[in-house]
Amino acid sequence: MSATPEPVHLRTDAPPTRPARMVDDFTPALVDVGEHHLCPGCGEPVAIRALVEVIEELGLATRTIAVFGIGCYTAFSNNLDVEVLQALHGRAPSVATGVKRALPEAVAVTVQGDGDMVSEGLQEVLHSAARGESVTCVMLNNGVFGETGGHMTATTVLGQRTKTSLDGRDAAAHGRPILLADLVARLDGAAYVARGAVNSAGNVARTKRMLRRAVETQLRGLGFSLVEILTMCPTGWFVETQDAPHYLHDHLGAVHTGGVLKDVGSSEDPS
Ligand SMILES: Cc1ncc(C[n+]2csc(CCOP(=O)(O)OP(=O)(O)O)c2C)c(N)n1
Ligand code: SF4
Ligand SMILES: [Mg+2]
Repeated sequence: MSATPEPVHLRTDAPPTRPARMVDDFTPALVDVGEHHLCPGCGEPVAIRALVEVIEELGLATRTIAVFGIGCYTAFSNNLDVEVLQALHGRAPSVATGVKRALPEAVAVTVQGDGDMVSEGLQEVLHSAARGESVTCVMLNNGVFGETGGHMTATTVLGQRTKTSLDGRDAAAHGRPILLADLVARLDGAAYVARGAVNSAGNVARTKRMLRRAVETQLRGLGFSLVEILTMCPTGWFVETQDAPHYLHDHLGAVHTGGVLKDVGSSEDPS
């Protein structure tokens, strides 16, 4: 019979040979650690984190004014170390327009959801884009009114189960989804339009590059910029948390397809 191995005791009488890494070490400077009220597996904090990392990396923390719409993401604005304005449902692009016109040196960014931007405030984003306002809009698209319980929105895809389409969205009964980024890209005032997602590490990295490009478009004064980001909402989709990234890929992602739809600045880039 083999002898019982001696227990390993960690040395505590001296500092460790290499420094410990704490959760705080991984947190961007503009995100305050602390509690928030979003569900486990929610994609929205991941998308917002990518946005504030870009703001930080471009050295824009003290110039940025973020205009938040109303949805689950609004609660996360308390955890951000940037100036935040709260807009009425769907009106953030117009508030950001006012910010930018009053303070041209400011970097005006909106954070909105699909319910906020597409169901409740579609005209605001379309007119702002058509006017070529020098603002950046970020739309977190989970295909539901998450905060109020998972109801169908204007971006819900056909067949998607929501609290108000229990048998799945039906084209005849409910109409078809609005593909927001595709719509905005058709407007002449829109200079940069892209659609990303946060359901995999690769997609988070791609989305962050899109956000950087959108903010740079504003800095260069080229016109309106929009990044739509597909985000997981396991609670509103009634799926298990661990299944949500795959659900996003198979359902929302199959209709709201990712990629850069427009980038007028690319023709002006130094080769
Ligand atoms: C004018 C107005 N209508 C409705 C509401 C209720 N409401 C608050 S949050 C919300 C859902 C927002 O959905 P979305 O923008 O998609 O954000 P999510 O919660 O999905 O992140 C609604 C309908 C409101 N606050 N104001
Ligand atoms: S309901 Fe959906 S969008 Fe809202 S916090 Fe939960 S997972 Fe996120
Ligand atoms: Mg939503």
